[in-house]
Amino acid sequence: MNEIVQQIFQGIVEGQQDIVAAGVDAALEAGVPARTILDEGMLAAMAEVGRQFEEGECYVPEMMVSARAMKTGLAKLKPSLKQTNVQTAGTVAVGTVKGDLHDMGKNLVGMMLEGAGFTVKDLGVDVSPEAFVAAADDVDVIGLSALLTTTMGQMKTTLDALDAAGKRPKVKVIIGGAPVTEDFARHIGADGYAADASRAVALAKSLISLSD
Ligand code: B1M
Repeated sequence: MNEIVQQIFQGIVEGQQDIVAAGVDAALEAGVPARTILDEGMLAAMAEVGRQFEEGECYVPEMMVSARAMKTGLAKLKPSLKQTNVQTAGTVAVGTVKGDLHDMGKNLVGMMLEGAGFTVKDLGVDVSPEAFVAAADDVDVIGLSALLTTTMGQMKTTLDALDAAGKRPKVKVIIGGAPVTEDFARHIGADGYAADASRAVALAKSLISLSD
């Protein structure tokens, strides 16, 4: 691994936001591609934090400082993940489902969609089915994120609420997040599942072009 990328990785694991911010600046200046910084430095570090949490080597407060360091790095990286002068491809509302406070995957999906030319409405975290229903009239796609096995059920609840409000025919619903699978998406009747932010962009594009 590139030395600066290694520093970013370590900075996130140890929750040192200053090191992460300086590392991202230095890596970009040295010509390291934004995707390498994201994949090998930042996402790999959060996976390591998750492993440490699972194995009892760190606890929620440590996870929070790592998350803060990751956010600082993501904010620095955002302009480089976006392309410029891309035409608007459609409008997507993204949100983390009710009961779930994890927002980095959702933020990344939003950033990549913006980079690909979509207009993104970020509904935030702990978003109720009713709030997704309220957003449905103004968007082409709704993106639901869930990181907890206990909140995945909210995806089905949200789809049911959209259905009950008569919004399902007009809006495509895509889902993702660490515990979510293709099978689960099919089972609850979502229009698609994406394993990561890049695939979410490809999926949103294909669903919009299909409905044209
Ligand atoms: Co939490 N947490 N957490 N946590 N946390 C996990 C998810 C966990 C797997 C850790 C572990 O045990 N290994 C575990 C869930 C277990 C489970 O249910 N299976 C867990 C737990 C248990 C909890 C608490 C219950 C802990 C507690 O309080 N006892 C609690 C719940 C709070 C709540 O939400 N109600 C909790 C709290 C927290 C913090 C607040 C401390 C913090 C979140 C801070 C924040 O988001 N602002 C946190 C963190 C940081 C994590 C880990 C370590 C990292 C998550 C992350 O941000 N990853 C996580 C372990 C892990 O995932 N390895 C863990 C980076 C992010 C970019 O990846 O979100 O997966 P991710 O997004 C990916 C893909 O999933 C996908 O694209 C992204 C990559 O390109 N994707 C989509 C995501 N959304 C998508 C939507 C799409 C398409 C793709 O379409 C719309």
